[in-house]
Amino acid sequence: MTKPRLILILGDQLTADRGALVDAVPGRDPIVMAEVHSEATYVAHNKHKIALIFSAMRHFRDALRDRGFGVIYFEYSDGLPSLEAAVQEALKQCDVAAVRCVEPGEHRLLSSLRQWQFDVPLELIADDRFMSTREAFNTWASGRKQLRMEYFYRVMRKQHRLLMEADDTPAGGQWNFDAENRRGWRAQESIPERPLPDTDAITREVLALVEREFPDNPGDLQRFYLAVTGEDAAAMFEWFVEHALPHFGTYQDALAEESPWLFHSLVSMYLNIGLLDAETCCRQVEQAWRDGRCELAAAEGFIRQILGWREFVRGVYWLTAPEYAQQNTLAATRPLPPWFWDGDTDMRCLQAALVQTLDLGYAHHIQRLMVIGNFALLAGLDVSAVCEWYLAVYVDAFEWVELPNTLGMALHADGGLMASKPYAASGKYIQRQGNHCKQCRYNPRETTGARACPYNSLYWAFLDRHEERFARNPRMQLALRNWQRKPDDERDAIRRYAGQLLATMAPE
Ligand code: FAD
Ligand code: DLZ
Repeated sequence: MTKPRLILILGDQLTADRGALVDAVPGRDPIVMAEVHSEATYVAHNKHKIALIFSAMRHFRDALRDRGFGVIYFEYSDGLPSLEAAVQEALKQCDVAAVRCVEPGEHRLLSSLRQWQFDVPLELIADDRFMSTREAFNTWASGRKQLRMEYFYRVMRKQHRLLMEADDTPAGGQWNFDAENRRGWRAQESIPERPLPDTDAITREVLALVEREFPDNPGDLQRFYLAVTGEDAAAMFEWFVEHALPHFGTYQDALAEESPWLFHSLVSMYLNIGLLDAETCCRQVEQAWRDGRCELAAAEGFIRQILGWREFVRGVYWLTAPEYAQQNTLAATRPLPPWFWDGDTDMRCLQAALVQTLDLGYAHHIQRLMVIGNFALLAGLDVSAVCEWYLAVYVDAFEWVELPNTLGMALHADGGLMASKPYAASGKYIQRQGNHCKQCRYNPRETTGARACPYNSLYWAFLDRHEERFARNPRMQLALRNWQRKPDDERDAIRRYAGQLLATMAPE
């Protein structure tokens, strides 16, 4: 008989029958799971994230025990400093030939694991919850100067036969329905109310623990809204497919006063910690389209996010780690202003995005990219500080997905590896996409003066600052010409005003 292995399951690896659990035998292979200080504190995680992970871990532990596994579980109150210490403790309680763990999703922890020394070997195995492998992505990326999600996505569509016709052409004759997915929000539809999952005794205990141990972290736990088991997360996803998916594509890029999530799915956190399976979600959405429950543009828009973007950013992360995190091509070093931690700004769109981020640990993509990220890009905020902020505040934040999105997509700090042009926009974009401007004291039609939307002067000043670099980028020509066409005195006034704004909003 094979000698038992001790299986270490991390807080974002909560998938039964995948990874290290594939050939684990109940009654033979002990499992260790641990709530530890180092993982809970390496950034000031949102309280919702810690609560989600601890409660989901405890529920997962119970489900494994129901299946006959022996689970050694350390609660936060046991006071273990690190995962390494947890494994050392567990090894004292069992006789095993090896320790086995799925590779963690953050380079920081992977390199630490590789240094661990036990009396038995540590086996690291690949994370099999993704639809592409790191090796397959590297092969696709090799020899390409720029990595474009769209081409990777087409390969993935063919490979997984998602939204494909029998003759290998894309369903509906197009790979991408993005042009139909950009409608701005004018309160045209009623937004369905989201159901809240039940909160049981385990979750209540964890919520109290998180309030007690992490009182200064962001997050309003009075409004805890997350599922903590695979079954409940699947129910949330089914609710999305039924009630929100039909409008998902149309309002994917919209910004709404009325709702923090509009028609978005709210599933990234469940996918990232293993409560939901990416391929199953994509197939469910394809089926909804095939059954006539949503338009193709909605299904394609959703599947592209998971099969395309999610897999793509993971590939970029592992292809470039750990050096990627050090990049700062636009030399952005302005300190992160303190109001990023309380949302105290009178720019309405930014305030709404920051407050819901801090309170709930959630903002949808356009808020992260075009509201908060856009401000950070235009203001030249310090890249590492912004990346650390994003890693801390969102419930779904793990470095493999957070870093390429923040450093690459939002801050353009990777010199264009991820995106062919910076996602820089003026107040006009924000006005077009939603209804925040109506509630705002600033006017998106003005560029200088006390009523001018700050995004406007900051946008032009950003182009001005990086004129030389962007002159070589064909996709920036139009924007640069618009800046260069302005009379000299107007350009001077904009430069001056942007400088004053930055000195007050984000002092150096
Ligand atoms: P939906 O809009 O309903 O999209 C469906 C799913 O597609 C998401 O759940 C997610 O799994 C996937 N997805 C969509 N866009 C992306 C993307 N760009 N990269 C990876 N997956 C994507 N996502 C995270 O999971 N964790 C992060 O830490 C994170 N940080 C981000 C930081 C910035 C600056 C930006 C611009 C984006 C970030 N994203 C991150 C991507 C995206 O914003 C979130 O996945 C999404 O907002 C989660 O909400 P949702 O589940 O309602 O998504
Ligand atoms: C995010 C997180 C937190 C807050 N706490 C724990 C923990 O106590 N124990 C654990 O196993 N995992 C935790 N995690 C998730 C890990 O940080 C995650 O596995 C790594 O960041 C790699 O993605």
